[in-house]
Amino acid sequence: MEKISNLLGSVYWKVKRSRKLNIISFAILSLISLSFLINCLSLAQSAEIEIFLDFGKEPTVDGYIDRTVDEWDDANKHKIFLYQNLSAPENGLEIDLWIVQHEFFLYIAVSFELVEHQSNEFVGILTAESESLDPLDYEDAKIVQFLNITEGNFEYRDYFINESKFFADSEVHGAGASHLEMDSGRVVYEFQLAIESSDGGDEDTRIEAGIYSPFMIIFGESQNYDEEIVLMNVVSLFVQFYAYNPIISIEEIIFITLASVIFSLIGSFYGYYIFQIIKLKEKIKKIRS
Ligand SMILES: [Ca+2]
Ligand SMILES: [Ca+2]
Repeated sequence: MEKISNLLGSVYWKVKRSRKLNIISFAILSLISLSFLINCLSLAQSAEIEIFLDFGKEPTVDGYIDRTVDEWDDANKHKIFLYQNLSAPENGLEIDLWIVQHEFFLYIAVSFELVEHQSNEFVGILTAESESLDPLDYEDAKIVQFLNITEGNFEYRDYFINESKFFADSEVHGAGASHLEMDSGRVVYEFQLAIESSDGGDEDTRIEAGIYSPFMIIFGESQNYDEEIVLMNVVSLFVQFYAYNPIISIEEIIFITLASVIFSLIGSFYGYYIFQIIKLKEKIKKIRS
């Protein structure tokens, strides 16, 4: 009887211990799952996209996408969303973002459809050395600002940001243009930015090749950039080094080859002529002596 009681006791404690272990395992698994979920959420909230750029044909910065010449066919094409708050991104505006490098320039096209466009709509590209989710932390701003969108009046503007305020550059660098297709409600913004250029001094960001750099795309409907940037998102672009590689035509190759042969022949002839003069001088010396 005592043996049976001991056995039952041992079984009871084993079951109790295994329950404890199960509870601990469950708690650990829950914690791991929760931390994974938090990680996923924070990744989703950063809304950042990394794009490795490539070279292609040079687009014309005029606000029109010319499909007859496949203007943007070489571009890296993405669909991204612009959000009101990048820390809590929701209900974004979907945009087409096309980017291509040509020689020492970066070309960016932003296009999207809206049912209603405001007269003072703008799109800007902000750059800085370090990334931030706040547009006022950036250093340089290239903006295409509509003055009257239905009449197609716009200005390309170059700004710098200092202590969370926008200031117009003393000299404008880069280029930008835009056009609204009234029937479809689709607007196209095109930009050209110089790579590895220090022309803008402290009023521009020098866009470095060979590294990822943050580019913030901003959208608004007024001319007050300090307070009324409505939508935004950040993309991280890997800009490529441009190596100048001159193309030599067949005619130029033939000309260079012929010139080399002719100059070699003339050189050999003069060498032989000088050699003969030296020999002749030695003969004369011998005869005189
Ligand atoms: Ca164009
Ligand atoms: Ca600037």
